[in-house]
Amino acid sequence: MTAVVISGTGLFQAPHVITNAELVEAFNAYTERYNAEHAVAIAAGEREPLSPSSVEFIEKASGIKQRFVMDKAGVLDPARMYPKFEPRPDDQMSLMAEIGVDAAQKALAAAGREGHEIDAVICGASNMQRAYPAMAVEIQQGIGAQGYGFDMNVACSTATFAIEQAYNAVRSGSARRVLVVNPEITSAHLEWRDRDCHFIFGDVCTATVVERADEARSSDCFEILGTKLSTQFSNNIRNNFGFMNRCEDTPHDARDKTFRQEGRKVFKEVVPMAAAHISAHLEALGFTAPQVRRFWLHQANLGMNQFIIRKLLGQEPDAEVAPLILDRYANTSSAGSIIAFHETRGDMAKGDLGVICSFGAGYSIGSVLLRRQ
Ligand code: CO8
Repeated sequence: MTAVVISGTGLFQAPHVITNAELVEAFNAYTERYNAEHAVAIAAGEREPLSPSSVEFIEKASGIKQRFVMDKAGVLDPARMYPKFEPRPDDQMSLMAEIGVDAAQKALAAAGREGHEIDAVICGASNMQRAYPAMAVEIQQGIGAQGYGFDMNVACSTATFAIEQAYNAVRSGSARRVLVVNPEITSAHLEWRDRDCHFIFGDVCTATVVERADEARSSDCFEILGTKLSTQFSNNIRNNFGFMNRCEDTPHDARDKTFRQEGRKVFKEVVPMAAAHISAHLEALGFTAPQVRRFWLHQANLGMNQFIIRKLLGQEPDAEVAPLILDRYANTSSAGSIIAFHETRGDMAKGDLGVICSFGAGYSIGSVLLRRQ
């Protein structure tokens, strides 16, 4: 089997920033409107009043300070509370493909490649803009790639699961160069009116070039030493939006048709699973956690990442060992650990080991062990 590297990454940053202060101001304006509108029912005990959100809670509970979004005005409009996108005709590139092509072109430039040198595109995200044709095929056309493209979804773990597909395709010889694209427009499937989760997500797109080590042109290559995936069914992170909704005669905007979670249960259950997963993966490849210089962990919650590092290394985590980008980007689902890798791999020396690890809905956990070339 041939050696395989990640030879380039690219990042599309959504155009608007929403700070916690702006978010909380809009949310609290919404709750005041709601409580005034339903004052009679609330006084009669028929409805619960909505409680205000707070910047202090958000920063303390999550570590998130701001998020980037595709549309700020719609999200911050207390009468709307979700983004507004202009519908596009079929002959115009779709929004997810557009940000996918942007990130892809940056990743290709970093790898010293052009679109026609790619022979497979995998597009992975927590939610796809449409059922078909696959977003990946539109991105494939957008960059002028060869071969084939397909979409996949393992929620927050989609990028690591896609990297394993790319790695296997390249090392088996069925593809020479695979592009993984993770466009996450989370703002469109977050319930911005729910105090428990309105602060969690942000929009972004990442792209990753995976290719044969002996053909790579970039001087910034990381060899993939191995990948490990695992899943275990849980309802604790769930979104019931789907093609059968209209047949079930349920309203399309019912609460279960956007993201919802039992955040505390997720926190408690996923932290030990992720730490055990990484340990088992390293052990299977003949390494131990202290030999790893950097862990690019999924960016959902500061506390989760701290727990995982303490479990793995028995030491207090810092930015050197587990860089944090969620303070600026929030949780960007599958793209989070790739943003961390993209932004903080520059100081890795030849031979240094690093682990990309994602975890989230499913539950799903994926890890990729890398060695700087
Ligand atoms: N402001 C003020 N107070 C609040 C707020 C708020 N916004 N929200 C909750 N509170 C209150 C609660 O009411 C509660 O009050 P009380 O103690 O009186 O009951 C108190 O604060 C504590 O609430 P929680 O127990 O809920 O707070 P936590 O400390 O557990 O923090 C978190 C909540 C931040 C959600 C935390 O539990 C967490 O991060 N958990 C892990 C979540 C996670 O990693 N989920 C992964 C999901 S991502 C994924 O898999 C991809 C899915 C697809 C993407 C979808 C995109 C839309």
